[in-house]
Amino acid sequence: MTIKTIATTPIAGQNPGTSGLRKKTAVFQSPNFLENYVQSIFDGIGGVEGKRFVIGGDGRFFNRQAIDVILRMAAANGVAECIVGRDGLLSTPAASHLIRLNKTDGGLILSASHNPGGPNADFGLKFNGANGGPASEAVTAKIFGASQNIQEYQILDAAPVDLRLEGKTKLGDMTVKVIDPVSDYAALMESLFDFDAIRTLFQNGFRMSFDAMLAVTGPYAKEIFENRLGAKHGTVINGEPSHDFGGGHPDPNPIWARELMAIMHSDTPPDFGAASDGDGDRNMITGPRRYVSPSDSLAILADLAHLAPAYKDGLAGVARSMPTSCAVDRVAAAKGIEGFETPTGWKFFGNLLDAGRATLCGEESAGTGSDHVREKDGLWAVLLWLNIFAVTGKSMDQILADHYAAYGRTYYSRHDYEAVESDKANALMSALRTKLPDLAGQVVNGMTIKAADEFAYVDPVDGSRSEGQGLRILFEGDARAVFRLSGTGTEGATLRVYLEKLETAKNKFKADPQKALTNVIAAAETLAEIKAHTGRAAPDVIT
Ligand code: VG1
Ligand code: CO
Repeated sequence: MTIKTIATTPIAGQNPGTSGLRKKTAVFQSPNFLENYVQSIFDGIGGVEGKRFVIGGDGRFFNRQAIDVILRMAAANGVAECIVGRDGLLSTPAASHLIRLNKTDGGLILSASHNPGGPNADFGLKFNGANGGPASEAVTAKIFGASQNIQEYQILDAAPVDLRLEGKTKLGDMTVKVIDPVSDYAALMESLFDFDAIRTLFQNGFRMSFDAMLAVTGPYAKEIFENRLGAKHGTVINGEPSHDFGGGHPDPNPIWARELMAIMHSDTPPDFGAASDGDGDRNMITGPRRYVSPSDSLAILADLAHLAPAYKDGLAGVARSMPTSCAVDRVAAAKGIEGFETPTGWKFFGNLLDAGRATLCGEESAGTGSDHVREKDGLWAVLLWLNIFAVTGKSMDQILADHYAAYGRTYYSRHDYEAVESDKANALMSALRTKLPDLAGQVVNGMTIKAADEFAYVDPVDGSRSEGQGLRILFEGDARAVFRLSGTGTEGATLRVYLEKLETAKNKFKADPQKALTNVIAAAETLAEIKAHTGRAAPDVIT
């Protein structure tokens, strides 16, 4: 086997976004694109000689071929060992756990997460560091820098490694260890939650439906819910990973998890319904005829996490991304623990978790997690809910009613305008940015503006500063509208408008969020002139 050095030239656009580099699959397949980016990761982190990595992906189209290239390049660059999930599969939280468990130097995760997969859809690649979390902005900047100066890459001339069988093989001088993707992760979950109590819950007739959305969590969910916890066979639906997710978006929201929503709205719905995304780091939570807003789920989990063994001593603090509703802040205040507000993307939680400042973190985009790994974790959130059901004996409706009675209900919704032409989306954002300094005190659609700014974050642990993290407008009465452009899309720009309003009147907890938010939605339109800028009359996706 010979190491080949291939001359190459920089390819534009290899700058990672909110969570790794995401592009159309065909772009990743184009000559040298993947190779350039992998070499840039290796160079950007200061070389990989003698290092060890975890490698795996969500199984989407091109996963297997990309892993083959990555392994041959790792071997050629002097990597000592790669730990790879069987068939190239690893959920994102499982990969994060394996990096930590095996004390590797990091990992490469192949996923475009909730984006669709297939030859005409999306692919992605992300580097996570030794703490198991997505690379910080400082590291991704170095990777991007390397991609702009690349002149050559190294690759081993060798046949692909057979990833179907567990065990150790050699690729040149590098060890490739193929492992079962599920078992270590399942063991971690058993160490955090009261599996006996959850098993009893299922034995007593509690019913759940879990939609794996034809993505990576199917094998994990079947092993954990059906095999280890005794949920009845068929609890997991869409449990076979498919390379294109059956043509859908593996995005756990009421629109894309249609099958689960139909089950939850049937005449005899299960007690609990959940779904996860392409790479298994997101969770959608539902009850009978009810969708639970991810921000509410985060607040409730923060409030009741102490009922699970791993969190019995309480939480050091909680953190939420800026656009996530303020519901969890009220829980933190009531408990007298620190609450942090970070920019969007899990990489910003890493330092807080590492420093022991936050135990639980979450995002409005259906991401919740804790200090057990350094990624959000869909199945973990479902298990924490199950543990809470098992200990309290309460129904979803009761848990929500109790929470609203104690803290009020924060009505919340996100409106997404997808594939907007980039210049139009940028024009909208800059027009709104210019207005911000004069907004305080103005009344718009009956809403009085208290403050308006562009969010910037100073990391309390390392002091690093991140600018331009979204435009936010605060109204009197604990209401808010936030505007930002997505950093995970692969086509044009996606405008996200985040809307919320606190309701404390006990007789007003049962409204439709879109109705409860009418004035905030109208004010957001007046201020940002979405229709005029984008030509869109309505959002593409409402969650
Ligand atoms: C979106 C979500 C963000 C999440 C990110 C990665 O980013 O809003 O909360 O962390 O996706 O999640 P953006 O920039 O498109 O708004 V995943 O499950 O796609 O890795
Ligand atoms: Co994801």
